[in-house]
Amino acid sequence: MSCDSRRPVSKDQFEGTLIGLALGDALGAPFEGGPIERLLWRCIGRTADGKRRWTDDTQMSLDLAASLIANGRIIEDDIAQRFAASYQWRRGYGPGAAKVLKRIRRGMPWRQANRSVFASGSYGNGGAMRAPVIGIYYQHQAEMLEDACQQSAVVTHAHVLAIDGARLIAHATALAVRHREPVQIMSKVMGLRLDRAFERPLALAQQWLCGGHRPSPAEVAKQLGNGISAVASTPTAVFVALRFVHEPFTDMVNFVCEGGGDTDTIAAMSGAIWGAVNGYSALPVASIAQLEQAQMIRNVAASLFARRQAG
Ligand code: RVK
Ligand code: MG
Ligand code: MG
Repeated sequence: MSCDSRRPVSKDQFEGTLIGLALGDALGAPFEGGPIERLLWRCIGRTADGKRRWTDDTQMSLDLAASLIANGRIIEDDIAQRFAASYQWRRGYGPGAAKVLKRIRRGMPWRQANRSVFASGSYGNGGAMRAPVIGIYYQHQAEMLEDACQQSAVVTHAHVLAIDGARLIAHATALAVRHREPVQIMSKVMGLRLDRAFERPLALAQQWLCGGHRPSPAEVAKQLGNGISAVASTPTAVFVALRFVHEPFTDMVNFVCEGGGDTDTIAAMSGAIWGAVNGYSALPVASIAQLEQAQMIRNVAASLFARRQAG
């Protein structure tokens, strides 16, 4: 087992994280949800020049990255404004998140809006799907990473399970930057203090990884989950990323799509972790050529890297 906690993070890994996320999102989106959602995506899932559109997962990650580039740290008010300004129904936001963002846009303070749909806040995976940005940016600063996860999620996702899902994905991304071995990353993930709801799926994922078990997509969906909640999707994304981390990116995304459910988001989160380990240069060139605004996303990743290097 190789361990190199001093592996310096590279621009290639920043680009790999963001493009991996966007690719997973865009490739997973046509398989998300039931027949109605899939039919809708067949109508709106391509740009005018035939590129594969990405969804809210990528949009919110880009907004978060832009805020970090501008401010160097998380400022909740700024993130809230950026999320609200970027909202467009055709990006396929979660129903609760869409209401929250429209209310913020109309002037409601985010501290009120984030509990205005669900009193306890949303436990959806919307906070986790953008957490790879936090993970790559704060990959050497565990305490700041913790604070940043909380701050970046709570603006739209105040529920403890949503915040813990964001912590899981951010930490997994940060660990993926420094370590290449799945079992090693998994054992560090197990040391995170997460809500008890994450214990069973993470323990099973670790058991599968350590035992070399290769579950089918259906078994993963059944045992770990493939839903829209943070608990039913973030352990799945971590497992899938680590299961495929030394295999082709496209095989991983196909596996997620076969498992069904919240395919864009699970593929986005696992795509980001895969990209953090392997970098942009390992991603499939043909798929990137088909991705909406790939160069813009790469530029954002490069600016985020430069901001990180500047301190
Ligand atoms: C469509 C009861 C709750 C809840 C609570 C349920 C996009 C609701 C992306 C809610 C991602 C849904 C996904 C999702 C991101 C959440 N009590 N039910 N406290 N909290 N729910 O709306 O940003 O795909 O049914 O906040 O987390 O690709 O509508 O959205 O897959 O979970 O949406 O939560 O979703 P939301 P989100
Ligand atoms: Mg989405
Ligand atoms: Mg989704």
